[in-house]
Amino acid sequence: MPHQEIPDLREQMETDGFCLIKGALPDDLVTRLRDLADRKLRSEKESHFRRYAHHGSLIPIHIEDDPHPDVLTSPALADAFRRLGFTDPRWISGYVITKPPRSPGLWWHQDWWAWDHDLSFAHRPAQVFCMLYLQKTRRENGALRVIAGSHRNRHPLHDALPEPHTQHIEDQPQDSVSHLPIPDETTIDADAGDLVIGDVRVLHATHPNDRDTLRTAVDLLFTPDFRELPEEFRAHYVRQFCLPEAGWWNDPGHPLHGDPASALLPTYDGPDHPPVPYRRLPRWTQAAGGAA
Ligand SMILES: O=C(O)CCC(=O)C(=O)O
Repeated sequence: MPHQEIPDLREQMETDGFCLIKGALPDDLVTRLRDLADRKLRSEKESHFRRYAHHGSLIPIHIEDDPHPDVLTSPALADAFRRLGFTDPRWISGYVITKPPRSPGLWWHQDWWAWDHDLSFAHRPAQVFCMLYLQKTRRENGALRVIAGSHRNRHPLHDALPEPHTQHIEDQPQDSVSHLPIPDETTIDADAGDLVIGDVRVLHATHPNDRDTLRTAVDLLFTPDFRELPEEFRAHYVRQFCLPEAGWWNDPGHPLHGDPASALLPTYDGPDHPPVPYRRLPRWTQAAGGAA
């Protein structure tokens, strides 16, 4: 039997800031996630799709949403996280991201939000995205574009892009720097059941969906080494709006007690902290991999 190379995901993540795991999710979970996406899409108002025109949709997922608890506790995620060396993965938020037929691409951006903190320049990410693909996704129907290495190295785009997730970037035309092809970009071809895990600091975008069908994926955000995080970050992560209300773990009657998915949720009982200063645009220094 020919020897099959098992990719070193940890090394890929460190070097490139992302990795693709083919066929990670079993078919039944893919089917149930498609049902979840359909239900969510049906219940969303037209104004949502207008506000998130470049995402297509950005519909929050909560712990009650079937099959989300089964995804969190799935061997597929556990195996991926083990291979990546995540020591204490906790789920913090999730979204159904659908690109309608003939819809524009998503702008170049990165998703880290605390660039004034030293954690921003650490070797390992404080936060990762996990894109769960629910159908064949290629350049023609909105595949992900990434710039390998941009999670830890300054790239010309860092200085050219508007702040992500603002109306300003949403208003950028398709022929602006926010959308243009970049020589060192990679397009990730994915099939139903594939999983892309990325450091939220990596620069990424999507191609437009030029097809007559929807492109749907589920994006789950995790913090991979929760117990290692500074207190102020742990205090921040328990208060995310997709999560059950902070403090649920101290309510003995809370239905999450005894639920295996609860082990994947962040909890924090330490002192209160002022919010971590919010900064969406990187401030590179020489020490951090960029010219001062
Ligand atoms: O829809 C996608 O493929 C990417 C979504 C994304 O980059 C984001 O939500 O930050």
